[in-house]
Amino acid sequence: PFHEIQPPLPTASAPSSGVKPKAKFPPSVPLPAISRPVFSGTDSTEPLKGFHKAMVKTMTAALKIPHFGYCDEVNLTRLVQLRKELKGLSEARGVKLSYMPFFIKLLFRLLHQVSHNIGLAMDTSRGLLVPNVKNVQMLSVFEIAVELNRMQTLGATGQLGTADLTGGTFTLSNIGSIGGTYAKPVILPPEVAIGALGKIQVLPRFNSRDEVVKAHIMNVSWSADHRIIDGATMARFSNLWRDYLENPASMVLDLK
Ligand code: CAO
Repeated sequence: PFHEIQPPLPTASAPSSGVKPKAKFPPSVPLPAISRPVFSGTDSTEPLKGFHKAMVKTMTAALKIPHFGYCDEVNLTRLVQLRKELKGLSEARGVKLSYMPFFIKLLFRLLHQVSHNIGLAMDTSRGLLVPNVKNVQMLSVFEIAVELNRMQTLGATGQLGTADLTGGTFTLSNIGSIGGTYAKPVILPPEVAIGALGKIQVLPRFNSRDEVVKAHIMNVSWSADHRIIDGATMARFSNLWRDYLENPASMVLDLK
């Protein structure tokens, strides 16, 4: 426990020369109160409860998985432009459109053989939660945005329930919405892979004509269960996802 204490007011020591020292502060200006923490020397133990307890259990199980890490950068310049064009349209329908619906939808293009519930790590009022968007294969980018908006509202008010929090098959963690470039994400068992997204940064890059151009770059850090997924498979998966994101117009080809 910490206690606030007030520092003593400075006292002027009597001058020996008889010359009055200049006052440091005019008497009418009150000194600011400074609070200093005082450590009482006793520790307290807090019991683990609720979601925190569940996090300890899941993350302890997760670290039994041999994690393989793989990072790359994705040039999102075209996607940034595309979102700019669609954002107003989406907002006119009352839905906030971030980059996540694109990231999620394009993951599905790679995992399309089976039905997928894509989880996303969410920083909520109750701590870290991982709700998932169900059956991404049946949803448009806009419909994924609607789901995200709904889950963010529930997350902010601590109302995400079991239905939203169970059944995930693959997770994305957009830590870049807070900051940072790379991460070392931890797989959420029984899933076998997770991707962490860094902050989209404006950086110089070379174009195909060797000219330096302004580019919107995002780093992705994948973790995969190396008992099931080898490095080459993870790298090919990441390359495909990156290529889709770098050429978002390709999405139109597969519209159903
Ligand atoms: N780089 C740059 N800008 C980003 C960004 C990124 N990686 N991610 C989001 N943004 C932007 C969005 O585009 C949006 O911009 P506009 O205001 O122009 O629309 C703004 O930041 C706010 O986005 P958001 O955070 O509300 O929405 P989102 O869909 O991008 O992310 C969510 C939603 C839930 C993933 C995010 O809010 C969150 O909780 N992130 C933290 C995840 C986390 O804690 N991971 C760690 C897990 S392990 O402990």
